[in-house]
Amino acid sequence: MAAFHEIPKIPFEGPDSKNPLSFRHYDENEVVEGKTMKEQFRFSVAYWHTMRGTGADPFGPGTMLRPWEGPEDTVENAANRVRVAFEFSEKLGAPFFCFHDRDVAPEAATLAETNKNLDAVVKVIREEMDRTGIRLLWGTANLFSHPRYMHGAATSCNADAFAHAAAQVKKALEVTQELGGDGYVFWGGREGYQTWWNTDMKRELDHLAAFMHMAVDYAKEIGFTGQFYFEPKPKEPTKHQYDFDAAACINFLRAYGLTDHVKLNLETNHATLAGHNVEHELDYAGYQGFLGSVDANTGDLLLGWDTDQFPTDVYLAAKIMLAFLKYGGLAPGGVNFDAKLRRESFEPVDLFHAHIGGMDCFAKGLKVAAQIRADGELARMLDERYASWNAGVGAEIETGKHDFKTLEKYMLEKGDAEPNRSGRQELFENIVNRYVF
Ligand code: XUL
Ligand code: CO
Repeated sequence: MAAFHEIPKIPFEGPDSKNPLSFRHYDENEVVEGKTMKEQFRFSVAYWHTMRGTGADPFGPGTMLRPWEGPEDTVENAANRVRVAFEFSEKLGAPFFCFHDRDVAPEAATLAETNKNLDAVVKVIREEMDRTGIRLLWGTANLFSHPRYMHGAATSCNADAFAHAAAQVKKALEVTQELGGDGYVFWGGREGYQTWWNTDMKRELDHLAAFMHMAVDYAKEIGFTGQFYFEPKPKEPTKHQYDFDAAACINFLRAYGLTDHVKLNLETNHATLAGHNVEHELDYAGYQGFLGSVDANTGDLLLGWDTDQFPTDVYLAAKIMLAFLKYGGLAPGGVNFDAKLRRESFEPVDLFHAHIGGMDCFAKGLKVAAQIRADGELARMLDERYASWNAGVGAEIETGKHDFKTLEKYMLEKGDAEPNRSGRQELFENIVNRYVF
């Protein structure tokens, strides 16, 4: 039986609609900057939150009402849940999904049995993908929930934990390939440490690099051509996550010769936790060619931890889309809603409200970004701010015609630098606002 039988396919009704189960801005067929919105965003539903989120928090158990869930986490129940997931995404109109291996199928007593469970559920996923045309944005492996990974997976002090993780990623890559996934994500999970006293940092990072090289080698061996992504996060669960932010991740990839194979999957609230804005992370990764995909969500500055709320801030979405348009768009990445419902929003219909809001927010953000780019006023102001580099000594420095001695001569002759001009921050902000309201 259908799980959401009372909910129709979510229609686009335009900005004046008051229907909560409709899109006001996300029209999948509307063309923006040469691509339909469907192609621009490649929206993805995160299986772990949307299908497996229970609403549990450190102070109490789950609250979510999910009538399709059986009393036990059997393969049969998991297969049924897959059908519900695809019914949801189909009605929502989200063209992609993402999953961890352990989100979709239950873990058993041995790796062999667990793999069997996964194969059985993947068969159903394949059927549902073929039925609906919904595709896999990226797959990943959960290398952090099981107690065997308490010290980490690739960076564990226990070599068997590393070996188990390797076997798990091998299988997850095979499954991702079988499902035609466009990518594969490494999020560090517990790859980090709690105390310096018990940690051999160099050894752990060497192991992490060896692990990622094994994944890249195996992908090559089986002909998996999807994009690998590394997902930065500064803390939580460990105090010092090795993959702190874009800069730390890029440095790691460079140091260990992985830059040809791995880009970044940047998550909004992970940037916030690192003390950055997501646009900083996107631009930092983008200008060096590491911009891959985005996990869309938002935090709550008054709570301060990884609350994974659905994005509702149009400014934020506009900045994200501006960054992606600047670097050539999202594909083969996408906008994956790594976001969950509040514990108090426990009814199935809340899943629709959350995703509709996120998709509309990004659609409006894209329109704002495209208009900013089409008008070109901000770009002109930005160029004007750097005008001293467009000619004269600035242009000569940029083209390598100077050194300390010639610049000293230049300045001794001139006496002092030209006076500075106003940064016009408030004017920049006012102009951005013209596009938003
Ligand atoms: C954790 C997180 C993960 C990754 C996938 O904070 O973001 O869900 O996106 O493992
Ligand atoms: Co994420």
